[in-house]
This record gives sequence, structure tokens and C-alpha cells, in this order.
Amino acid sequence: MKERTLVLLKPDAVNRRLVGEILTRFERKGLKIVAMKMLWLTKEKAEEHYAVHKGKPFYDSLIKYITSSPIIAMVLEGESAIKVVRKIMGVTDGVEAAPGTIRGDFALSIQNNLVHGSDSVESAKREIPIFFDDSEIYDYQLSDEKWI
Ligand code: IDP
Ligand code: MG
Repeated sequence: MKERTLVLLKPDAVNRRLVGEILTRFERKGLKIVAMKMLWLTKEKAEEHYAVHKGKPFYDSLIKYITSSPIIAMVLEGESAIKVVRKIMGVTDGVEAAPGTIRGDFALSIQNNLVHGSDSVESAKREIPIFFDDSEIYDYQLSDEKWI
């Protein structure tokens, strides 16, 4: 099933100049960028995005981290995009993440783990509008789609 998922390149990705490296991994898999922007999250928007984690021991630190610098937000589209992005990201803790994944290759922290990807269709539906209006998400064809 073709899906759309929200991907964030978090403050550590931007500050460590890993934006291109990470984007390349999603692009070469065959995922399509249908929306993308740089933004600096407000505390309010960060709390909305991470609402499910409110009350957890790491919540305050997480909000501080995600609002500490500009980030890149994007919507990626493709076959099973939600699962595929999560696999390319690796598990939450950089120490546990498999080599070959983004977190496995570049992270040693459970908090500073470079990327966010929606974890379900319902999460994607909730998260995408926090970052993008409908008019900022593009329906278009890429010439190589029939090969992917
Ligand atoms: P995910 O990003 O792999 O889906 P979640 O459990 O949804 O992981 O947690 C959201 C974010 O909160 C993580 O990506 C990470 O930045 C941070 N986080 C999760 N668990 C911990 C923790 O135990 N300590 C510190 N930060 C955490
Ligand atoms: Mg999550």
C-alpha cells in the first residue's frame, strides 16, 4: 500500500551536517519527497508532536532537544513508507540500532538519534498536519516510478 509518513531530521542531524547523508538514504530506496521545509519548532508545536510521551521521564529533555535548533521536516511517500522509513532509521537507541541503519551508523544516544519517522498510519495522519498544510504537499509523478 502506498503510504505517506512524516520524517524529521532532528537538531543533531542539522548541526552535524548529516542532512544530505540522511536524505540520500531515503531517496535511493525509492521514496518520494512530497513535502519538505526547514523550521524551528516552538515549544507548543513540539509538545503537540510528542504528546504521547507527556509524563515520561525523558519528556522535558526531549522537548528541549527538539526545540534547540532548526530542523528539517518532510513527508515521504512510497510503498509501505511508514515501515520502510522505520527500518532505514533503526531502533530508538543508537547503541542498539543495527549497523547500516541511520541510527546504527551515526548515533550513540537514545535521545539524540537524528531522525523521527511516524510509527503507524494513524500517527502519520496526526503528525503530518502539525508540520504541513495540504497546499504544501505535492501530488506529482517521477519519471522512474515505473521501475521502483
Ligand atoms: P522513536 O523515535 O524511535 O519512535 P519513541 O519511543 O517514540 O522513539 O521516542 C521519541 C523520541 O524520544 C526518541 O526518538 C528519542 O529522541 C527520545 N527518547 C525515547 N526514549 C528515550 C529515553 O529513554 N531517554 C531519552 N530520550 C528518549
Ligand atoms: Mg515514536
